Amino acid sequence: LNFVEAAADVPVIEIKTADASARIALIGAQVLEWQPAGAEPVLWVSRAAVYQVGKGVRGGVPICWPWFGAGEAGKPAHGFVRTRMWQVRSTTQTADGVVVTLGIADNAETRAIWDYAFDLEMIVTVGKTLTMALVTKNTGDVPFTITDALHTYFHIGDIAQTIVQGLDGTKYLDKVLDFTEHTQQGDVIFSGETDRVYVDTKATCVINDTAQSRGIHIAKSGSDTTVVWNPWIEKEKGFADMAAGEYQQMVCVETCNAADDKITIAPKQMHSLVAVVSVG
Ligand code: TA6
Repeated sequence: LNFVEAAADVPVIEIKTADASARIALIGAQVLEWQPAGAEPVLWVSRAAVYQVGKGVRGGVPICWPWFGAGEAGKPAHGFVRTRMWQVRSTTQTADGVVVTLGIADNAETRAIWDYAFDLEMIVTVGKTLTMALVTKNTGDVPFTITDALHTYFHIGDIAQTIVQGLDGTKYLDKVLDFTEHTQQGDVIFSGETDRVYVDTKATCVINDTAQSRGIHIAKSGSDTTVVWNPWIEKEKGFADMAAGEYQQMVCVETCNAADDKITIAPKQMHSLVAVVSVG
C-alpha cells in the first residue's frame, strides 16, 4: 500500500496485489482505478481531470451524497463529500482482497451546507472483484433523508458498440427529454446524449463492451435506482475536464437511490449502498 501525490494536495492510495491493482484518492474517497490482473483498466478517468480539493475528479467513482443531482439552489451539485478530503480509517487484508475504509463526518463546514450530524464510510475491497460500500450513519438525534450514488465511470472500447443489459422493461426518467417517464425496451444502446434515471430496479447490469470483448457486471444492494449516462459530443464540449472525443471510451452505470426512492435514516441507524463490480 503506497501513498502518492496526484497533485500538490491530493494524496492517492495505490494498492497492488497478485489479484488486482487500484488507486483511491483521499479527495472524495474516490476510487480512480481498479484493474484485475491480466485485464484492461475497468474504470475510466479523463486525461483532462483536475485533482484539487474543492473540485470533483472527472472519472472513477465520485460519491454523490447527501443528494444526487442539482440539489437546492446555491448548493453544490451531487452533494459535498466528493470534493472534500476524507481520512483513511483502516486498511486490512481479507480473503476477498485489501479492504480500505475511508471516512468523513460532519463539521462546521458541512453543517453550514446541510445541518445534520453524520458519519460516512466508504469501504473499498480490492480483489478479483471490486466491492464498494457507502455506509451512512445518522449520529444525531433527528432523522434525515438522503439520496446517494456511486457515480461509476467505466472504461469501454467504443460507445457505439456498447450495450447495457439488465434494464429491459424498467421505467426511467429521461433527463434529456425534460425528465419525462419512459419504459426501456430491450438493452440500452447509445447513439446520442443519454442521461436516464432507471427507477425501482435492483437488477444487476452488464455492460457489454464488444470492442474489448468483455462484459462488466455491476451487482448492487441498498439501491433502487440505476443511472446510465454518456454526454456524447456536444455535452462533452461543455466539460473543461474532459478531452475531445473521450465520450467514446466511457459510460456511467451508477448505483443509486436517486429518484423518489429517498432514504430516511433514523437517529443511530445506518444505510449501506453497495456495488460489486466484476469482469467476465
Ligand atoms: O449522473 C448523470 C449526471 O447527473 C449528468 O446529468 C451529468 O451532468 C453528470 O452526472 C456529471 O455531473 P457533474 O456534476 O460531475 O459534472
